[in-house]
Amino acid sequence: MADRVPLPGSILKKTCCIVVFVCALHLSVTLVYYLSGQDQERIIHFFFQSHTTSPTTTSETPELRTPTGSNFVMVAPQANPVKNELGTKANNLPPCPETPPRLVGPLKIEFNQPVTLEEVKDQNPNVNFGGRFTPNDCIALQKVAVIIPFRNRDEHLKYYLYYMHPIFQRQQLDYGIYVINQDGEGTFNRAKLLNVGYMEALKEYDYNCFVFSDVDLIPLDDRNLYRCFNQPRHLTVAMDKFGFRLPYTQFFGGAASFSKEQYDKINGFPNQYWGWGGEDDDIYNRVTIRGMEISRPDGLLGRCRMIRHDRDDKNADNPERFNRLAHTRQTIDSDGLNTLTYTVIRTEKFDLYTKITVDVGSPPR
Ligand code: UD2
Ligand code: MN
Repeated sequence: MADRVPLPGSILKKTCCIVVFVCALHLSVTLVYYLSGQDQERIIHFFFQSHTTSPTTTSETPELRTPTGSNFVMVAPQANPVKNELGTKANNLPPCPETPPRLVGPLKIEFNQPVTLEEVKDQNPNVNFGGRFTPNDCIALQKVAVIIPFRNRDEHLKYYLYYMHPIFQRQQLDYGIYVINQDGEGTFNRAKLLNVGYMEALKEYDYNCFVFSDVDLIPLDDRNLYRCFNQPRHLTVAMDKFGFRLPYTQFFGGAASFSKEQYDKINGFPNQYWGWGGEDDDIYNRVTIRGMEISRPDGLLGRCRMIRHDRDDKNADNPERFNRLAHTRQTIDSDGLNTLTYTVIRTEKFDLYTKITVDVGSPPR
């Protein structure tokens, strides 16, 4: 077959097509760059505006106004796929409102119907593996690690997850639930487990707020926000077991929240309270010694229920507690986060929580 010489007309046509294609490509690349530049500008402008207009914090206002406060982190350094996904989504989202819009107020809390983890999972489809959640329509104001001291309380944990996952989601928290399980049969050490939870949660994500809660305590009102305030916050101020009032003014037991700065300021919690009692009062002392005050919701919002239970084995009254409590000022710097030692035995990720089993050692003889 003989080669055909292309006609000058068709060469012109082809050249035109190529030129048009190159122009279109150039135009669309420029457009993409332009739009992403606009976005960045809009975000910068938005943050600048919110920063300058954010109200002064009071004891009743959350301290960590992520991302509208001065100590916000725009998007955390992303380390795993879940966070990556959230990170890219976050660029186009507004910050969550100060008052979460889907709160319902007073809650009916009962512990007579057994619950299963399957039903809790089904009812909370937006909770991610490991018990992590981030609002999908706004950027959460705070990144909250919920730390639970634990051993042999699986029935209580089911109720906790059943009631608390929906509450935390309605409160629009970027949160994760960490169950810190004391390994072995030694004397229980609640405060040390809480220190471990703080350290381990921070290895996973840049949490800036820590809620430390007993496994058996559920708030009776979701307007009691489980996040951080400009002072350490006592969250469970009116328990059913104390006739819905504070048993004494300095009482700090149950559930409390600390920003990272507040927690670091008190050198964390004491590691040397073995057995039941005293560690909560020591934490209260630490807060006041470091010049902070306790923030609390009012007695109505702060109502909560505790699942009735007997005292566990290996958690008898700590006879040393009164003596220790008289010396918080001497021990605050020599017993706490800076002297914490422990061994993680295993970390297990479940659908609704992360369980960290830890050897916390035993009381000195
Ligand atoms: C009170 C305080 C609690 C703490 C404690 C003294 C209330 C509601 N709470 O709790 O914050 O100050 O006194 O230490 O007043 N746990 C286990 N397994 C065990 C033992 C304890 O998981 O074998 C965990 C669990 O999360 C429990 C928490 O430790 O909720 C506190 O222990 P508790 O419930 O036996 O003590 P309680 O109710 O007197
Ligand atoms: Mn209890």
